[in-house]
Amino acid sequence: MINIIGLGYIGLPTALMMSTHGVEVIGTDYDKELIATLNAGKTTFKEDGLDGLFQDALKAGIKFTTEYQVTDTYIVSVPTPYDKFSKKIDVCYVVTAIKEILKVAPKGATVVIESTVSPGTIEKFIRPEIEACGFKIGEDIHLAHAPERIIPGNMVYELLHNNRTIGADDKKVGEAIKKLYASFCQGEIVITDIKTAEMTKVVENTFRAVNIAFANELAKICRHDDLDVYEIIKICNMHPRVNILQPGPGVGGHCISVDPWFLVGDYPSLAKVINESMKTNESMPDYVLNRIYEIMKERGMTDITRVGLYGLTYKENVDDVRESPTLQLLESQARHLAVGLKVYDPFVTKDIVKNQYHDLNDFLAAVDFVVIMVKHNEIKENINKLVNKVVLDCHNICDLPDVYHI
Ligand code: SAJ
Repeated sequence: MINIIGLGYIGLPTALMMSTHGVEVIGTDYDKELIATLNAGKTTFKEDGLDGLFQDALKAGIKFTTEYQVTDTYIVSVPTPYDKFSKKIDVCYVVTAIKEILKVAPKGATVVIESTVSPGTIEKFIRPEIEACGFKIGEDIHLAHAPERIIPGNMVYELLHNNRTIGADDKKVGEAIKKLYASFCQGEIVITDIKTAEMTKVVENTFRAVNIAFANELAKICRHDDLDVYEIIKICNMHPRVNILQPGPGVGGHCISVDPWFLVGDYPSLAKVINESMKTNESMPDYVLNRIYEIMKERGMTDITRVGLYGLTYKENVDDVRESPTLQLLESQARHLAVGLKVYDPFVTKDIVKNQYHDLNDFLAAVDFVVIMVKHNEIKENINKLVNKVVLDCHNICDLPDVYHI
């Protein structure tokens, strides 16, 4: 039996996937409300294919509880935030989970950390915690790191098909954990040491962050000379060795906007390109706000409350708003005391910000100027409703005439 600790965006799909592939799974989370929702037969977030997988896992016998289980394998999939000032990882959730596991784990159990951690975290913070509790690593407890790689919006497919990395001290432990993931994973599974596995995960997300920053910087350069950044990227990408990503209103989510800071925090004098890239990405919501003011001035508009942000999640077709560019823009706006922007997102049904609408037509009736912040399919499908509006399209998805871009 496998006890999966942490049933959020990664832990839940992983638990469901194992359960539907012949593994006995008990999922544990300290959040009683979350466990009650799952036990009532409902999932806790929207994701393509998740509900079907959930129903199949229920039939296969998956269980959800707040209790840690006595078993030989634990998978820890809890959040790893970072401290916004020091840029260093905060491992409190991982440490708490490990301490709880150690209270019940039998001798020889394996603890697999799936949560993304900065390189060296397991050495610096996790091993000492385990040893301080009187356990000998390699005898009483085995450790492994199996960082996830799935992308929100396509999680179920990627869980099945992505290649994976497993870091372990001991090859035999690595092989046993590989066998467990191979129950469902059709990709290649590479075994390496723990620190290398930690580094690969953070480097993958850093690679993407730096490349998005490059696209965002190009957008600013092109705006300066009134050039079309999208056309330039399209032409450049026809070169066989060029593949530029897309500029946007900022970088959100809990991965690309967080993980590269771990490298900046731990290697401040070395991670220079990374540091500048993160600053560039973080500057984008403010940059969009300035574009809004610029366009309002050009169009003789004075009332900021007639401007609406279309999209609130961190990216398209997900309901996750963590670190979203729209939230960052609203924060920035509040700092400038220019409050009053209206907001609508078809994926966000709860009220989480001021002046939020839950009906597209009501939202559009309340604004003259629409800023496309997210490229949800639903937004693309309703583009024609923006026909009489001033539009700032931060994703180049709107083919109406006279649209503004970042
Ligand atoms: N974005 C751009 N321009 C682009 C691509 C993305 O501005 O060309 C923005 C998005 O709008 C979003 C942010 O970047 O705000 C991040 O979105 P994303 O789709 O690039 O990535 P995430 O954060 O959803 O998922 C990433 C993935 N990592 C990589 O592709 C290297 C995923 O595989 C990881 O599993 C995930 O992080 C994670 O959990 O670490």
